[in-house]
Amino acid sequence: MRRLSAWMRYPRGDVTLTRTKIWMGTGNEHKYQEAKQVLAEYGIELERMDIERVEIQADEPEEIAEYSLQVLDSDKPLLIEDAGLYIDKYGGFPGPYSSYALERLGNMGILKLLEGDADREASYLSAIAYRDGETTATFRGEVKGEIAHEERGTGGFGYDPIFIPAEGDGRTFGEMSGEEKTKISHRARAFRQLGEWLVKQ
Ligand code: ITT
Repeated sequence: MRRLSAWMRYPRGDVTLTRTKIWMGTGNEHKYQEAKQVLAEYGIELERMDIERVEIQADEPEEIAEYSLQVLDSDKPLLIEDAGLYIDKYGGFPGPYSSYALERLGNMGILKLLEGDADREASYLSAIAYRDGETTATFRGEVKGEIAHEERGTGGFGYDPIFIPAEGDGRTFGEMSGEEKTKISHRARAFRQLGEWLVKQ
């Protein structure tokens, strides 16, 4: 597994990418919609491949995304994104276990973990693994912030009602419009890197 991750980390080959349409393998429509909006800024159309992805346990989101992509049999120019919420005080938990923690604890459970705690720093990470023929590359985006004291807002999805980005005005992502979240989000940052890279190919 390590060996494959290592060769997939670097772009290789001399395939010319003149892509205006690429695919994202995800079971999460919210992630797809956010990513689609960002890539549209670069004139790139994103299609969704509705899959249940195979995830390994690893510390780095790139490694998780790379593996999910590697086991996906497709000739299309394709990407997988792995994202998560990393709480500083808990050594980055839930991080790679973000889906599981959301399912089992929910936002209320995360709030309970931090009850009465002043140390609420956290960040969201997004890692993209992209493959087009023999060419592969990874990209990462991050947004720092803190965990709110209560759930606020009905926008976004997942952990958004409890995450307050540091670059914002004190509102949670759940209280922001999609457009506002996309200005500073981890996902938007990772997808802008991909967009810029694709445009340069
Ligand atoms: P796929 O694996 O099918 O792409 P997923 O929902 O499992 O979809 P991730 O593993 O990337 O996606 O995300 C892990 C968890 O973190 C999951 O429960 C998401 O709802 C949550 N999450 C990811 N990005 C988020 C965001 O921008 N805002 C709020 N929660 C997010």
